Formats: sequence, C-alpha cells, structure tokens
Amino acid sequence: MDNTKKVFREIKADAMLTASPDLRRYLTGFASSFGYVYTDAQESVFFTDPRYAEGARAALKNSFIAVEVAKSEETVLDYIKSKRIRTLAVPLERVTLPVMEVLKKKKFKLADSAPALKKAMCVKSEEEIALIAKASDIAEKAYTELLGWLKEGVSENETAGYLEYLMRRYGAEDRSFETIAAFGKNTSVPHHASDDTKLAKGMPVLLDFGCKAGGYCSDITRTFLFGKSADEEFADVYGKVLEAHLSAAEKIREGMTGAEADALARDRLKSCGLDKFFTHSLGHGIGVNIHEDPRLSPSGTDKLEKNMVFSVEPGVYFEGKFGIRIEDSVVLDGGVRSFMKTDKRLLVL
Ligand SMILES: [Mn+2]
Repeated sequence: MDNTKKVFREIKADAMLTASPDLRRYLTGFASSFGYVYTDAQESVFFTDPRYAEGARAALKNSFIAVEVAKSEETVLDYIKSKRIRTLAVPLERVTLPVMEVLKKKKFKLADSAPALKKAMCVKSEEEIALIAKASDIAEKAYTELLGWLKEGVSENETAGYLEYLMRRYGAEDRSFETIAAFGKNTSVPHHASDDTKLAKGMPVLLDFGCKAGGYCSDITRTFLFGKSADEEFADVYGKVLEAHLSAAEKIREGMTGAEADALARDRLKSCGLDKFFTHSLGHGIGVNIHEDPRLSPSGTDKLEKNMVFSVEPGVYFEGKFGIRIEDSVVLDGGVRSFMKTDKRLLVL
C-alpha cells in the first residue's frame, strides 16, 4: 500500500517528512519501530535502520517507495538539504521539541502536514476497507467462540485475555486497544479497566474489543445478560439503545456532519428521557488508529463522505447499576454498511 502520493497531493510544500509509526505504516503499509518517510514531487523514500532494511525492501519491492538505510535523522535531513528543499511539511502536532530545534537549525521553512494526513486517512481505499472487514470477521469469530466458553466464576481479566488470545488465534496480528470486559455494575463505567470481578448469574456483561489485520483496526461492543437479569429495567433500556443504534445507522448519509449523525441517536434517546445517560459521542473514525477522524459528536464539524469508516456506538450508563453500549464498525457508501454480522438483539446466555 502506498499512500504517499495521496497525501502529498494535498500538501503545499516542496516535500514532506513523516516519522510517527502509525503515519509511516499508513504511508507505506510497512510496520516498523524506526524510520522516516520522505516524499517530494519526484520520489518517496523510506529511510530506516539496518534491522528493517531487508524486510522493507521485500515489502516495498513493487511500490513507488525506495528504501534507504539511515542511522540517524541527521542523515535524512542532510539528504533533504542536498535536494534543495525549502518548505518541508511535517505533522506539527507530532513533532517533539528537540526535533523541532534540529529542523530550525537546518533552516527549513516548515508547513503542517497533519491536516492533509487526517483528510487522506479518513477516506478508505477498497484495500483498506477489505482489511477492516477482515479484522471485524476475526473479532466476531473470537466473540462467538467466547460466548460458549463463558462460565460462572471467570474473572473480567481472564475473559479479556481469552478473547484477545482467540483473536490472535484466528489471524489477528494484535488487539486494536486494551480489551474491556465488564461484569455487573462495572458495566456502568464506559471504559472500565478489567479487574478480578467474577461472573455470576444474572449479571450484565459488556465487551468492547477489536483487533488488527494488515495494520487496520476493528471495533465492536456487545452487551448481554449472563442468565436472566434481576433488574427488570435492563431489557427495556437495552431495547431503547438498540433502537437508537439502528435508527442512526439507517439514517446516516454522505454529506451530513458528525454532529448531525450524532443527533440521530441522541434525539432518539432524548425522546425516552435517556439522553442524559449517553455520556460520550456516537462514534469515531477507524483505520490504522482506533480513534481518528471523522468525529461523530455534538461538536463534530467533519462532513461524512463515501468510504469513511467509523463506529456507531450509542450507550447509556446508570451509575452503580448497569451500562449498555451497542457498537458496530461501519463503512459509509450511500448509507451505512456494517462490518458486523453478529445479532444485536438482546442475548440472554
Ligand atoms: Mn469505539
């Protein structure tokens, strides 16, 4: 995958230089812990150290990107200087102060590449969409198997660990983020840190998880009951969160802003008095990073476009009682198409 030209087209500078691992991965499709990607109108060069040179040459053999060995950023900057580059675009929000000092010393005129990177990254290619679909399939396969394994007495930590093991077993290269497994009243904390709470009959279970395939993330949340709930309110509230999810997913269209999309679910929950318990935003973009643009939130100004991939995840949380979140990863193509195939109706195990 070579996204260097796609980003460079949007940049007003003679060249761009990118060092962050996630952005390098996005630009080259190659994962590494050290390197710089340089792009100008004529060429793209991936500078890395000897550990990655062989792997990078093999991976980028058929791409536009050349591979060079560089021991330090000094070597890279001297190369850029030798090309008489005046304006250099770097993602300013990612540049550390020491690196900024070096760039200034070398007398580059700096431009910001972050807006172009963000803009390019949120609209996915067919290849990227296929990788997110694969990461979604793996996550759901692991989830389906986990449901048959869950039993009274297992802890949240054990459950999170086993789910992550299953995702790797079915082909994931990593998890997308720290898996959330919450039992009972812990479900009311939207991002609960899994602990040694044990599963007991009648508890709600919230699992928020995802994995990476080819560098791309999936993100899914399911909330269900482990046996019939003692709380009669649960099934009723679940139905309302599901309605909010389904109605937003049905109505989201290209051209809407993130705020308009968010309002579809928020207004639905408002009509039954639940909006004040919906304490986060409806969704976020998903790609090489688990959280990226577009933002589907009350303040989201991003316009939703064809082939953007994001989450749809309304949730309501009753402190000290229970919480419910229902999340799919989706792609926008006319309307919304979900990557998830598992049933979202209330499951009572
Ligand atoms: Mn999410």
